[in-house]
Amino acid sequence: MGAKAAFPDRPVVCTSGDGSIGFAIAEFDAMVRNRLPSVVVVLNNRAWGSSLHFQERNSGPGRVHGTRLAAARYDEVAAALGGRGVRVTEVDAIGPAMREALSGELPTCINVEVELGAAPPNMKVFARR
Ligand SMILES: Cc1ncc(C[n+]2csc(CCOP(=O)(O)OP(=O)(O)O)c2C)c(N)n1
Ligand SMILES: [Mg+2]
Repeated sequence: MGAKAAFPDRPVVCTSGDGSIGFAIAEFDAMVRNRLPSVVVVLNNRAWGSSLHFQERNSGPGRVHGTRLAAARYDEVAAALGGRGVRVTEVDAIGPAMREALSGELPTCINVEVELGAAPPNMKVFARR
């Protein structure tokens, strides 16, 4: 929001996980009221993925606890707060969704369904075995 307020004529994109956006999705209300049309891309893997992968590596695959999320419609939450929402399930749809969001007048949530399997290589640093 600060970036868009400081540079209203420049594109502002925030990338977030689905877990992280759960803490902050209500800020769409503030973006709508203050006319700050930033674009929020949610990488929706239906989990606190980094926490889940940590549990899998350190405790075992059957010992994952409290880190899965529902396939929530963060795009619909953004729309309910007065912004725009787009759900993307195919990679080819990301480009057009971004172009439309960046040219629009409303803050937009692009809710992208992604796989949960991929874990960053630096997770190995935490591995006990
Ligand atoms: C305010 C806050 N609470 C908890 C954490 C601990 N934490 C680090 S990563 C993570 C999971 C994030 O999940 P998500 O945003 O869905 O990203 P993913 O790893 O799935 O890509 C959590 C809970 C944190 N960094 N900050
Ligand atoms: Mg996630």
